[in-house]
Amino acid sequence: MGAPKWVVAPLALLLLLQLAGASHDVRRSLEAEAASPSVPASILSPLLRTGYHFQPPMNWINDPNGPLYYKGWYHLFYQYNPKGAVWGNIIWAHSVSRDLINWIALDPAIKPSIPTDQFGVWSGSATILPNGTVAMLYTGIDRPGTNYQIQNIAFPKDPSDPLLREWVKPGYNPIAIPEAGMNATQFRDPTTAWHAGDGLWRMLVGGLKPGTLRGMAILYRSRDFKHWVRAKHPLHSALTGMWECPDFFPVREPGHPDGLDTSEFGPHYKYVLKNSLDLTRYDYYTVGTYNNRTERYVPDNPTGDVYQRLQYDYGNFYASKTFYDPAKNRRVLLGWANESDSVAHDNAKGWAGIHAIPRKIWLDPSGKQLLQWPVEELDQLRGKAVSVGDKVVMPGQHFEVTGLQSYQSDVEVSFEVPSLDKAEPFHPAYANDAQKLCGMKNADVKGGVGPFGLWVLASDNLAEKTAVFFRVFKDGHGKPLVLMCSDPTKSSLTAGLYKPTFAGFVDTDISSGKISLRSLIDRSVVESFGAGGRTCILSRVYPSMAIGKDAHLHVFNNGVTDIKVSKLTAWEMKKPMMNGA
Ligand code: DQQ
Repeated sequence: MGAPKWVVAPLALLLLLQLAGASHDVRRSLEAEAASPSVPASILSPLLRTGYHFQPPMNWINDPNGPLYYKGWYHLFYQYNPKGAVWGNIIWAHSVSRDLINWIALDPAIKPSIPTDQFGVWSGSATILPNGTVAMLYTGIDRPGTNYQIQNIAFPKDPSDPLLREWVKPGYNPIAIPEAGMNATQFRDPTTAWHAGDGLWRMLVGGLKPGTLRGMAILYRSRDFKHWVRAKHPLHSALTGMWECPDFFPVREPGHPDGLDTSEFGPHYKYVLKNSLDLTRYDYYTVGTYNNRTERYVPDNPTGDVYQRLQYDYGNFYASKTFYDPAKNRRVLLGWANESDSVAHDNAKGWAGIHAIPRKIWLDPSGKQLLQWPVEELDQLRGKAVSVGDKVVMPGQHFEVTGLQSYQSDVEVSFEVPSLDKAEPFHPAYANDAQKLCGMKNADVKGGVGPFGLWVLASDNLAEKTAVFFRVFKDGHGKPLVLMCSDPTKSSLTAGLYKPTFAGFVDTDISSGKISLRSLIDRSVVESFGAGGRTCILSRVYPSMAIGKDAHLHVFNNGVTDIKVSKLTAWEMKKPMMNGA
């Protein structure tokens, strides 16, 4: 994919981005396009289209929009180009599901049709009103070529239709416009609205303070959901560049796996504020406190917006959105995984972009971060299984997991590390730069405790493989630190692909010697959950040989300490109903 229009940042911001060393999307486009004028045949293999990740039959897809549960159906709308495999002509495509895994495509739900959205219907969110009906807030573009952004509302034409097939836009649109002094081209993506027990609705719109790098969650209030007034100050802001697709929701007490409705207000609840950072193309969040009288959100970690940042996912995962699922009393996270190949490749394939597997999210027992886990409904796709237990992998050794087709599989491993004595010293300069550390210490760089983990989508001769692994360090006080990496640098022999190494630290107590890994392998995507969903990494990879039945699965250990696989189970995954494809 090319950098869509809204991605193109002024030069100053790009410079900042380079200094931060944090971009992946922008750099990917430039490198890949320069290096790949022709399209290798392997890229076009139908076996590289994902088997069980959310994808339309063809064309470009980006942000999930307005997810909700309504009268027995899950609804997923998404940014979609009906005319091609690059960003443009965006409409809200619409799919429904009984289980978040099998999807049926319906006709598009929201298209440009009124003066206030005639040049674009961009991202937005659903709110279920007290009378049970749905209000859909979304960004409209109302003039050509300028990306001037305003907020609109739409309602189901027939609320008794569980499939919510038709949508109407009331004549009182727009419901919010950029006022004088606001940045009209950086003002988008309204959240699900909430009320806080005082008769007032609130919603957030992502923004950027004019002439600055201050990203903002702009706060609006309304009594009737029709007239919205901007609060004097944003709910929260930070000097990190434009905040796209903000999301804001309460969470139950630490360790409690249930979710809360967005409007469930209690002074003891913690809140999560997420922003999708246009500069880096990652989704960052903080956990904090929300005061509905001062209308301020305060992160628990005072530097959590800028340093020590938590990401939902450290890989290809952006513009995500959560919703409360009353059917299972949980909060579910949906995110867009962009491509890792070039526009030429996307055009030749005829499609670009998928969504991550829906994840249940809840607050970790520490209260400091979220835990994420694929929704339980995914397990219905598990077929033939292979298990390995109590197997020691000695330094420099690896073994193949045989007896299943692993190119479309779900792999769960529990590792045991008998000793942390040989863990490498940790250099504090990398405390906020896991990605750089992993780039230097990739899967082939020998360590002390690790790197150990999985080689997935590996070719017969191991010339191609994607490594998902842990590496354990020790800080100056002897405290172990765990790094989780996804290293795709050898994932393909195809020239010119963008293959960034993704990484995050794992906040887990490894002094017990135990750590787990789950990887959802799906032909050209590897979506991994470290230590029970403490750190997650999704990578797009396009092997040239390790395709279909030619893809293998190995466990490897490239450290100097033995590693034990106490249990590994791998399941072949069946294909669900996927939008008719
Ligand atoms: N995608 C939408 C915008 C949003 C961006 C346009 C994030 O509303 O800010 O397709 O990927």
